[in-house]
Amino acid sequence: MKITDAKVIVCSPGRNFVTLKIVTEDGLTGLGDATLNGRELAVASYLSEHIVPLLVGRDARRIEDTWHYLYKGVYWRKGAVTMTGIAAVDMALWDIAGKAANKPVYQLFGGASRDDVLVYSHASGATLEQTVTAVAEHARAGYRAIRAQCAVPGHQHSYGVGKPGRHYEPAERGGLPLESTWSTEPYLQFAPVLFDRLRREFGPEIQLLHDVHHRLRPIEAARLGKSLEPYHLFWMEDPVPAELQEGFRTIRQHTTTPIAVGEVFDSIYDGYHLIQEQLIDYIRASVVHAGGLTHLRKIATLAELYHVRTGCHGASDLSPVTMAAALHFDLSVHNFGIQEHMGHTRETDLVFPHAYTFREGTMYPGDRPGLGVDLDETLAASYPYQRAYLPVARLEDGTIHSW
Ligand code: EZ4
Ligand code: CO
Repeated sequence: MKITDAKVIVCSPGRNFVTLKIVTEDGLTGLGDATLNGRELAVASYLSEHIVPLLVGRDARRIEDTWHYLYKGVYWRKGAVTMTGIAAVDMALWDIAGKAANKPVYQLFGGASRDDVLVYSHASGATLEQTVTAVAEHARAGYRAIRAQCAVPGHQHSYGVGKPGRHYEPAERGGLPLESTWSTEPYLQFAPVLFDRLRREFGPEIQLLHDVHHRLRPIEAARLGKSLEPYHLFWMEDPVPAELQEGFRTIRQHTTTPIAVGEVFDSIYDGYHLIQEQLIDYIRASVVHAGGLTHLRKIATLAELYHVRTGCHGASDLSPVTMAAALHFDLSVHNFGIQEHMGHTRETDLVFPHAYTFREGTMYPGDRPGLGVDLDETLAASYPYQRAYLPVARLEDGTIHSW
């Protein structure tokens, strides 16, 4: 089954998305997400200039071989741009494989390990009261697991906190990156106050999660984890930057608060110490940024050996194609933990009609052959690309902060 065409589609229905579409000689098409928030056109050009010419004429059924051809054949391995490009090809080929077999992709992965996929949503507020209201709204919408973020009192622009009445979007279009100020001590004092209130308000059953966005150093993260123990979080996410995997040992020695990390990982090589030394509880690598379904399934297999479960990144900058691919992965892997579900704007959902569904705090990928997502190219063309940047954090004295 030869690949006859591949093209890159860039659109911006509320935010930017890059999509690869592969066509075979049998007329089958496959979609792959190639969106790298804030650096979208780098991946679009990596694909169209360098990868597409390698795809035409290849056998679409040789998914594993194509992965290694693109990963090892390039000589320059890894990196977010390369791995996102490879992921897009990989997703599109699994989509085609499912359509060729007339089966949903999870059936090609050994079938379902569970009936549905537990997801968590995002609730945030500029004040404690607003955050309580947001959590209540998400609980009413059926979510059983909710990530709660609240602006630290006296601080503007806390990352991860949405603007009221607007679909939360971390990247800002137009202009240069927003610069916000980060102060560790007020944050460390406020976080337990927030979760104490949420537990008293919502009781012991609801699963609460929190994202630290790589803002702390190991001993600070250890203090945070300890201070949150009474509120038994589902996880504390990205407590420290993970370039230094050893940093997690300090956190682990001090706290039983479960740790999740990995949304910025591009491959297993960013996290294998964390997994093999059991320094984390959840690996958050995503289909789109960690080399596609082929590579993410290998990460999950290693994690399974070490009691580490999956918790895929699922923010709005991962397109509905990644969301669908993640749900096929989540339904099938044995050591699934939870799936992030931030949701997309209505414009985005219309550009990417999809088979996956939400019900009572869980999601299901649907049983359409392949991934179960389409792309309305005419509608997509009506939303041209607009440059957007993620914000940058500085300390009070102006130093660029790590996150
Ligand atoms: O900051 O997807 O857990 N979710 C997150 C996200 C990420 C964005 C970055 O593009 O941390 O909001
Ligand atoms: Co995160």
